[in-house]
Amino acid sequence: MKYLIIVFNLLFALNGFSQENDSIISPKLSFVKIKTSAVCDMCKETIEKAMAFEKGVKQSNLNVDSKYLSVWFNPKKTTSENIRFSLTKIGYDADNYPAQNKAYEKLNECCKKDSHK
Ligand SMILES: [Cu+2]
Repeated sequence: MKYLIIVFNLLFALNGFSQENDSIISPKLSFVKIKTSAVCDMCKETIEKAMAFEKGVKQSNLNVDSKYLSVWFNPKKTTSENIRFSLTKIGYDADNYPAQNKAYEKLNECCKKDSHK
């Protein structure tokens, strides 16, 4: 039990770092806006679908023009860092975190950021 508390505190301390961009709406609801590398409507579908399955995420909306993903989540169940990491795992950049290569390579051609340059 003691060990669990230590681990929990450690995680909390680490998270404290990255919560500067989170807006707290209520104890169980936070909001964060994440800059992604999404380029089209298919990206929007892919990302929003992934977010629907993401633990702790209540709702998400990607603005394709601005590339910003708005996410409403339960801060007791997840963190904005987890959400950013999940985005990189499906092939998209998330703020300062680059997309994971393997996932990026699997994206549809039209969804690759480099194909639009
Ligand atoms: Cu796309």
